[in-house]
Amino acid sequence: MKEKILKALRECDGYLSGQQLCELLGVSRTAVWKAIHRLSDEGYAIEAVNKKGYRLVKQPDILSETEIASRIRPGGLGSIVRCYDTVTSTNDEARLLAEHGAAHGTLVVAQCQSRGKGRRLRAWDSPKGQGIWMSLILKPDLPPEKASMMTLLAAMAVADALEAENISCQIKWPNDIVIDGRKVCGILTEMSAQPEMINYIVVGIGINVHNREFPEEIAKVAVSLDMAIGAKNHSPIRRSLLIAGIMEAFERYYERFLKEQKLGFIQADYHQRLVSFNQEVYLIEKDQVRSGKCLGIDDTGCLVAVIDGREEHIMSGEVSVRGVLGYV
Ligand code: BTX
Repeated sequence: MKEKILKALRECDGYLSGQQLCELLGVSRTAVWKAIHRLSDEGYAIEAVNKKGYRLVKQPDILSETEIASRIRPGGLGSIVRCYDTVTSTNDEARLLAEHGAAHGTLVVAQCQSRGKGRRLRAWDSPKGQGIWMSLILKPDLPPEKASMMTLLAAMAVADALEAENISCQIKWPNDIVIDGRKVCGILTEMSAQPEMINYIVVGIGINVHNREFPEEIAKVAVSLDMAIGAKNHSPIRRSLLIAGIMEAFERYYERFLKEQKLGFIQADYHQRLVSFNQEVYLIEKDQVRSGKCLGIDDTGCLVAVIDGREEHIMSGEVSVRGVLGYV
């Protein structure tokens, strides 16, 4: 009920009377009053004026189940949401929930991760209240070898949502989003599967939002959205809105992918955003560094590069890609 009240207050221009809210929700005035109080306790500034009703005067950047669910279409991906204060990793928490039967589309969000992780168990810095640290549980009817393509769909969804906020960004294949050459988002897709079927996939997305500084070891490669929009006249980022935008975009890509089972339909847009498209790159595999020209991705999500005159299709997980001039 709290999320319905929140939505109604947000969507109405002025005041909503207690009576209007009772009728809208089919509950008593006392129930409305209690829900309004709980919303105030959660940090929303709700003005109550005699004979006029309630008005939402301030919406801080709150990440709560009520806030996120109020922004997502009922039944849509992420509409079932579990918010935590601190977890080791939202991917680990999502895996645990999935093992215990959590539904397809359940979203796990945390204020803070004590052991946020990237690929190959690298650490992902996830300070409290500074970012979006979230993991989406999917249970698709797909062969296991297609799971890694979720990373590319998620990257497109994050880029769409950032662009909807007027923030331009690029994709660094396969799992980073960068702004002006610095990493603002990382994606980690994990899976539990049997030889021919997926039990579940967890798509973990980390976005630096309000960070003003980073640990020394990543200070040169990382950026947050606040840092990126700092100088521009941009309205403050509301994380719940961004999450809802990502879920909506991801759902579109995901549904199409389930039908086509190939990535041909994103290729052109992906190439527009791909930071290394048509560029010389270094491909780093274990101790071996080779250079080549990046031609984009194929319809299975492999990176296509010409190396020593030969075209190679490189799977994510095998190599790291670096621009010849630095990180991107
Ligand atoms: P990755 O292996 O491509 O990148 C990890 C590397 O990125 C680190 O070694 C470090 O150099 C750098 N790094 C660490 N933290 C940050 C940061 N906050 N911003 C920019 N660069 C950083 C990328 O892996 C995938 C990361 C996924 C993170 C999400 S958060 C929600 C979910 N839960 C979880 O534990 N992981 C995912």
